[in-house]
Amino acid sequence: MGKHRWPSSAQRIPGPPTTVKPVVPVLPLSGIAPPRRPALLSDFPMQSPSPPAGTAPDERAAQALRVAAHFELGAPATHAVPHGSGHINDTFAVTCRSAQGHVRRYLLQRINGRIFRDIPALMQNIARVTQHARSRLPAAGAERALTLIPDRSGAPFARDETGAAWRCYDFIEGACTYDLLERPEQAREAAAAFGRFQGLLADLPAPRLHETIPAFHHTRRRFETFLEIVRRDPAGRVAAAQSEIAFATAREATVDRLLERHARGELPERTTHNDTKLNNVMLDDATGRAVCVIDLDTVMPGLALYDFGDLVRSATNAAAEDATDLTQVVARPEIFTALAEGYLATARSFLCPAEIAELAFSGRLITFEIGLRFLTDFIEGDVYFKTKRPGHNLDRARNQFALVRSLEGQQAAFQRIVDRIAAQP
Ligand code: ADP
Ligand code: GN1
Ligand code: MG
Repeated sequence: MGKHRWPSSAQRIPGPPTTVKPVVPVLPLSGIAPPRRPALLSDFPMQSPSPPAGTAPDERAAQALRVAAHFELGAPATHAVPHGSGHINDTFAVTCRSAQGHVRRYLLQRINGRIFRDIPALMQNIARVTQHARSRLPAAGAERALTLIPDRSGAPFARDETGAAWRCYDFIEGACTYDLLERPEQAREAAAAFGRFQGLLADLPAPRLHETIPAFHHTRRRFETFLEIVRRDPAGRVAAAQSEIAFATAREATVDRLLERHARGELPERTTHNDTKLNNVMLDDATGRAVCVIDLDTVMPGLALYDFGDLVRSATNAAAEDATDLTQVVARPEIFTALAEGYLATARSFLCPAEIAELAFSGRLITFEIGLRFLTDFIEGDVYFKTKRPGHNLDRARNQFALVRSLEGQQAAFQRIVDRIAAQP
């Protein structure tokens, strides 16, 4: 594939690369055709080998710069810096400068291969989802789909010499993500964007997407895994988490509710995002409007309620997800209201009454489920989520469980909020 040309409107240095309008390279993937074998970076001359895991940030950024050279970027990559605060992948912002001085950024990610075991299937999902979303989003609208940049062989990802898989997206400029909500309007926007996202995936052509992480939101299986890890106590940490273990164990009765309603045919399977935390949607810096739903690794079959539930978990919390002052951890009713209004504005047309009836409960359930996953990971020895300090996962679990308590205490009030909004014409 030849290099795509940059538009003449691309910005000239000096100046921040915030208003660059990207060209949309066409991926050589169509429908469900399996992707071509990604080029191994060892197919290309490399200046130096990949640094091992645990390498200093500068070294990792240097490696990102080397890997960037194998994607179809249109100009040499000159700069790479770690970017964002995701818990799963290694993410870098890569700057490219053309000979004419045009500047453009890309988002380069090393995909977490310990968590995502079938990367070709994962990337096939993402190629299908982004293509479909692009075809459904109004061309004139402000919202856009993520754009995958192929590697030089036309494949949707490349492997480095260690076997790690990397992918590249257009950088969404002039927008950013929020770990902690700043205004209720952001909640409304985020929820409306995820509702729209579910709606536009409703007619994704068959077949079903791959389950990139099997049983991802199967709360019963999450609970059984938790019990098993507690029983094995592989890192000797059970003693340090007694009260959290008791909190979780006491809530076993809640884990089956949505699964049972799904098994009875009352809650339909849909194509859902499954990781709808607030920092997985980009909001425009100037207008505050949702610009792009990102982090598509877990887009797969699921329940609509998983998405609404994770929005409640990540947006209503008045404190950060890992804040240790638990007196600050409360679910804010005005934010819950904004979420319900935003989500129902875009999803009401396809949701069934049983889904609407469980919206308030879903927040409590998913907050519990993610808290349980943080707790399980702490007990297992921090093998899944990235951590920045000892006890980080335990702090997160405590925080999420405090949020569960707050949601439990307001369950009736939140239910009334949903009922009121749903009753409006
Ligand atoms: P993770 O799975 O580790 O959470 P994400 O795909 O969510 O990784 O990316 C991490 C962060 O990088 C996001 O929260 C967002 O701030 C930023 N980001 C991701 N994709 C883009 C993009 N295409 N343009 C600009 N920023 C992005
Ligand atoms: C992870 O990838 P990221 O940081 O957006 C996790 C979610 C959790 C979330 C908790 C693939 O999301 O399931 O809810 O952390 N993603 C995966 O913050 O496990
Ligand atoms: Mg993310």
